Amino acid sequence: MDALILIDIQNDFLPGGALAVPDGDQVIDVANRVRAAFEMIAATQDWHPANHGSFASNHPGGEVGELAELDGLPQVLWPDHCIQQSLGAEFAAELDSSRWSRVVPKGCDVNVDSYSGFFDNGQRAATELHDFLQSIDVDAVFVMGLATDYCVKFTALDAVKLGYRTHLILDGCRGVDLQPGDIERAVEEMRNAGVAITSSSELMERKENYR
Ligand code: VGL
Ligand code: ZN
Repeated sequence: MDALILIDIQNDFLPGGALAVPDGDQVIDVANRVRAAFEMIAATQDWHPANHGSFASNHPGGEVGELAELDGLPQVLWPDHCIQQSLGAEFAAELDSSRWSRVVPKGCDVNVDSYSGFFDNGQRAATELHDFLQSIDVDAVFVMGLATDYCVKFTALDAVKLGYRTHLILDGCRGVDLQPGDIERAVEEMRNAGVAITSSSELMERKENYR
């Protein structure tokens, strides 16, 4: 069975949000369009406590965008974002969440960030995503959302490692591009790891042929 995995389509990652991804709002229409092709839809939700160690505000003298360390791991320092219960952490209002089977929170542990929807950045703790997909016999995943060069990338790479046939819906993703070229390099890295790069129109055509 195929599953659609929507990554972090939350207010703080949209234009005007705390960690705005350029044109991040443009993935909403894509998500709402492709959902018709899936019986199984899961969505990840960046869900940080206010004292999370990925926030520059929790590192004395730390600046946004700087590379620091968190519990022994390299950590990019971010603005405060997706704080649990805040409006910024909520899914985009226009995003159609009916028929979602599961919402997977991540980044809840103060001492480690979690870009991937499957594991924290130290690969120490798993979220509930893999167990859930296993329990409903998912063997192929289609990943899209925010941000291409962080949470989308690490989710897709973990999906490949876990043995899923993994597809990236490229027009359903937008990236941060902290360093110009990060998005392009992220797509290349996914492709090289075995992620199949597709588009929403290609996906919808293919699904149409199955019917
Ligand atoms: C993300 C940076 C920090 C993402 C989450 O969703 O890609 N990026 N937290
Ligand atoms: Zn985050």
